[in-house]
Amino acid sequence: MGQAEIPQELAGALRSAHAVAALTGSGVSAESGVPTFRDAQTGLWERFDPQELATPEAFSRDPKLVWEWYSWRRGLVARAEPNPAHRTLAELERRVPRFTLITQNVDGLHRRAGSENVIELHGNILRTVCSAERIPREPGEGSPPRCPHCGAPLRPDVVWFGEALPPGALEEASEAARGCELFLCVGTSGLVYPAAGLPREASEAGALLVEINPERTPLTPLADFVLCGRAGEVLPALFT
Ligand code: BJW
Repeated sequence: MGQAEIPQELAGALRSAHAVAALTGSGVSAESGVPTFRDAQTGLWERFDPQELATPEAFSRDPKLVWEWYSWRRGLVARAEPNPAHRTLAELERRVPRFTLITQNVDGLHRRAGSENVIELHGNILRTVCSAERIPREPGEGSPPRCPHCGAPLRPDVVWFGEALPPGALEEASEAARGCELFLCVGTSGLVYPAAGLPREASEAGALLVEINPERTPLTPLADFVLCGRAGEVLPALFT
């Protein structure tokens, strides 16, 4: 994969933009060693069935299996470090007057890299909540551990298929998408809704759409600029 060329027009638009939003997906954390979901060979859904692990029905059927799968993934995330893509996005927040980072990632690496204005559309794997009331709880012993207040099994605070996004998160993301001059889509396959609808919203409201990804996605035909490459290489080149 060669280094993506940065068009002058895009570099200029970036330097002068007052409002920028970015939608990130698991590709941003791939270079930190956190597996993506749908990449051939390395994606989680290549080896594991999402219907058996990432739905509320799966958790009702086999809470131990689901809890243990997420415990394994929590371990991967805890050992991972932010990469140059996370750090460039954090730096961008300091440079652009209005910058919103919308992430589908549950690994918390954007905040660890220094980003502050982060909307976590699919929750955070490092938080544990009561499955009955969705209130944060400290996980104790057990697989899964039980809520000390009501006895319901605890679960990771992530959004499974068929579940609603955290209250207000989509509205806030949509407002940022509709109010920005430049919208970056980084490391997402653009297959999972409602997140995948945000780039179109931004574009229809007049934003320049930029995609950064080594592969084509359903978002590629919508993009004004397609930078084909890895986020950890393209993003730093774009903002230096
Ligand atoms: C690199 C790179 C490098 C590699 N650099 N790039 C409309 C149409 C059809 C279906 C639906 C629809 N609306 C809703 C649905 C249903 C469903 C859905 O979208 N299904 C589709 C898959 C068909 N959506 C939902 O169920 C959502 N909920 C919902 O709609 O609720 C409605 C509701 C309302 C009110 C009450 C009740 C319900 C919820 C979706 C939750 C998604 N959850 C997951 C798991 C999170 C927890 C966990 O981590 O286990 O979220 S699934 C998984 O996919 C995860 C991700 O956030 C999400 C997106 O994946 P992402 O990040 O794009 O990763 P990949 O692997 O797909 O792509 C990686 C990309 O990176 C690739 O393009 C690579 O090329 C690239 N890459 N290396 C840059 N170095």
